[in-house]
Amino acid sequence: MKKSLFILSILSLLLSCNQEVSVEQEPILEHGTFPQKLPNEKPNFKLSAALNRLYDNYPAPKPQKNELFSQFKYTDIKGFDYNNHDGTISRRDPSKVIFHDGKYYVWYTYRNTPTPPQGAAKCTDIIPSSDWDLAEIWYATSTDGFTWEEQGVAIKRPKKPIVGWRAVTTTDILQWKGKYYLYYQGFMEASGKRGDDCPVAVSYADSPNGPWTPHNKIVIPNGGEGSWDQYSIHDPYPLVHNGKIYLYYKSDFGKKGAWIRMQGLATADNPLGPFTKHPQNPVISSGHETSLFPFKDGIAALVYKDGNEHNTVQFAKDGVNFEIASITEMMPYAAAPFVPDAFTDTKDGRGITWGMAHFIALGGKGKFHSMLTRFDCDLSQDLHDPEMKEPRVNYTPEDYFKRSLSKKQLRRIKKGNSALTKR
Ligand code: AAL
Repeated sequence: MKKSLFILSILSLLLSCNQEVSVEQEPILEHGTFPQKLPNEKPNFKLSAALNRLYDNYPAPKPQKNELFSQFKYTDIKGFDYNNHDGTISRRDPSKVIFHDGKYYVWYTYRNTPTPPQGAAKCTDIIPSSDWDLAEIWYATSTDGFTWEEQGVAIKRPKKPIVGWRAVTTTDILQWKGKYYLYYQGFMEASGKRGDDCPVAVSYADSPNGPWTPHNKIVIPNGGEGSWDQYSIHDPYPLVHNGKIYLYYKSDFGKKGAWIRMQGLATADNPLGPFTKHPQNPVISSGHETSLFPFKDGIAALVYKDGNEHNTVQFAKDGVNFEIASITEMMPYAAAPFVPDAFTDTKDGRGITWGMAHFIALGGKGKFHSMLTRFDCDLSQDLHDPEMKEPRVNYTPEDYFKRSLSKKQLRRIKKGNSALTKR
């Protein structure tokens, strides 16, 4: 008897708990008036698709309060010579910035060739096909991030046929168990011969100042026949997450001249590999160079230039399933942020406030080259800079008119007009 009473009271307790749960989940009302003051929480009545998205997809309904929304500002940095921008010297594709022994460090693609790039058909052993053909990896240091001192070469091109003999480019840095690792694109044919085909190689050192020991092996191989990353593994970008090395990369695929660009993830327990490509690759559908940083308990990505989701900042709690967290503009290309917690395996990533990037296709035909720049932003939990959170950029009429119609477009419009007026 006593036993059955006990069971009954447990059952009634469970039932009352259930009732409490159902009371908390208020039913969504069919109608409601959206209030004057923008609610921080999603209102409890039926909303349009856009308003559902506003509350379900973004960290905050207002960009000013969205920690993953920022504008970007640019500064012309000091310390780099470009031979009067005649196209013989190029610096591009910087690595993320790290801080070591009182100084910031950045590595980048450096080309110093007798002529500017001449295209794949005209390239030789000393004449480059593209802006990053025949390049090496150089580095620079700075105490303020505005004035840089170039330190010289970090990774030279090895002898043929070692991976990277034609060019070593587009590097990024990892710190792991007291050692430093530079991952980079190792070209074994001039870029542009078929596409921009290369795998990833790595060198390691005890200090960011080197000397760097080349591993001389491919560490992230291209994908198998018919796969999205069959030909190119670009922009290797390592972070430490969940106790592992999370290395993001981009690949070009599709057709020459109409490349599709997406980003994948490869993880490892050892910096020299083996790296396991994620079964859900590609994990980011858009963008060009890789640019990611730990944010809160996940990973945030700057996505720009290519694809449907360019000009967005994205976030994935698991580093795999990225969602759009904000839409922005004038994003830095080849963005290489200063990421103080890139290698700490943090569960509370603090975000970024500045970094390096590049401007490409400078100088026009015959002087083609790129240069490094600094960008600033507020994608940080610790900074609250209202100027960076202003959703509107004020462009001048001159800015707009720089984007004038091409001759081809003008001809099309003229043709359309005359067809209409002749009727
Ligand atoms: C860049 C990067 C890679 C490509 C080329 C040089 O901006 O995506 O490095 O190979 O363009």
